[in-house]
Amino acid sequence: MKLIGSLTSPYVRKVRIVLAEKRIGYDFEVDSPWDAENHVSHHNPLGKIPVLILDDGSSLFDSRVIVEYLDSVNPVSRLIPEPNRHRITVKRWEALADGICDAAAAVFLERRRVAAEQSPDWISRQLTKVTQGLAGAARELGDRKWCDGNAYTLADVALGCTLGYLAFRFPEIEWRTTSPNLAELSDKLEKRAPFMETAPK
Ligand SMILES: N[C@@H](CCC(=O)N[C@@H](CS)C(=O)NCC(=O)O)C(=O)O
Repeated sequence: MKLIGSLTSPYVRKVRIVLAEKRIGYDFEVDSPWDAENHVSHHNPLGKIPVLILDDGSSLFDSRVIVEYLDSVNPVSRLIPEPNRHRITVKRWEALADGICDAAAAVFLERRRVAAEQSPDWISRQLTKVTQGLAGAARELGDRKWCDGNAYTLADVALGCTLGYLAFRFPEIEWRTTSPNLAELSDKLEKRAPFMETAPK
C-alpha cells in the first residue's frame, strides 16, 4: 500500500504513527495539495491529504477512515479498543484532537493570505476553538496516564499529533504552561520511536 501526504500535516502524521505502531509496511509518496504540480485530487476528489492507496488501486481517505482500516487489518497493537464504550471514547478523543487541528490549520491558512484579505474575526473564532479544545482535553485527561485510562490508544496518537502540530506552527500558544498534564503526555509520546520518526519539519 502507498500513503500520499506531506511531512508537516498532523493528519498524515497520525496515519504514519499508526502504520509504525502496527508494523505495517508501506511506500510513502510525499505530495501536498498546496504544491502547484500535485496529484492529490487524482486519488481524493476532495484534494486533501492523507490518502492511502490500497494494493487493488482503490483509495481511502480521510485520516479517521484510514486509521480505522489500518487498525482492523492486523491484531498487532490494537489502537481502537473493541468494547463499544471505550471505542466511542477513543473516537471522541480523536474528533476533539482533529477538531483542534482543523481550527489551527484554518488560522495558519488565513494568516498566509495578504493582510488586507485576512479576517481578524475569523482568526479569533478559530483560535477560541483551539484554546477551548485544549482546555477540554486537559480537563478530560486529568491525572490519567493515557487519554483512555491505562492503555495507549489512537486517542493518544491523535492528541500527540495535535500538540506536536501546535508546537511546530504556533509556538506562541502556551499550552505547556497552562496545561502541564498535556505537556507531560506530549513529552512521553514524543519519545516513542514512531513519533520521533515523524516529527514535523
Ligand atoms: N479531516 C481530514 C483533514 C485533512 C486535511 O485537511 N488535510 C490538509 C493538510 S493538513 C489538506 O489536505 N488541505 C488541503 C485543502 O484543504 O485543500 C483528515 O482527517 O484527513
